[in-house]
Amino acid sequence: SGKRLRVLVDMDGVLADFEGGFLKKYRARYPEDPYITLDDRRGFWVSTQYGQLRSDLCDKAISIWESKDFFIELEPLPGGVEAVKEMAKMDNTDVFICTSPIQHYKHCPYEKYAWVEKHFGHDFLERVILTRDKTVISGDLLIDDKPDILGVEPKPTWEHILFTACHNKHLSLSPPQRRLLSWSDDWRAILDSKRK
Ligand code: DGP
Repeated sequence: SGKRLRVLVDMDGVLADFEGGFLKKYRARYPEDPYITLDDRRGFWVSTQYGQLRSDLCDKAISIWESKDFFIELEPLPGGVEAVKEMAKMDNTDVFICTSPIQHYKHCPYEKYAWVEKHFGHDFLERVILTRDKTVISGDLLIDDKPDILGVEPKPTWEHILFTACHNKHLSLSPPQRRLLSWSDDWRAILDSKRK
């Protein structure tokens, strides 16, 4: 029918390679310290797993993403920018990039806008939503690598599609939760399944 589909797409871990960018800069800054390979990552919070490895590594991990140029220098994940640009051109489809900035606000919010401008162009800045609570944002779909997306709204309007990442790939989902394995996976079919 004539109803428009609204798709919310997360940024870190879905469009931007947060995990790869983190590990590269962590190893460069702390070459003598132990690290966790992407294959061994478990759990959404990087600082939690580093803190379990050795207690002082929690703050060292945090120092990486709180640094200037961390977010702007993240590499795009394969196919993500192309997929979202294509989505935005589809009939009856509204796309938003929905991302939670870290609380250390000196660089992150600015660099998130700059990253979108760099990879999508100036006009796409109209499509950026910065929020710490994604449950209050309405949409039909939220494509996000975080397994548990909680907030003040107990019944969000969106269906969460779990985007596969190094930290969530071993999780078994409780049905009917769905995954998008990568941007090579059939994201068009997921969108079509929501068009009534
Ligand atoms: P989002 O992907 O939109 O849910 O945003 C979550 C942000 O938190 C993203 O920038 C990744 C970042 N992040 C990952 N691990 C940690 C952590 O251990 N502590 C904090 N403060 N942020 C983290």
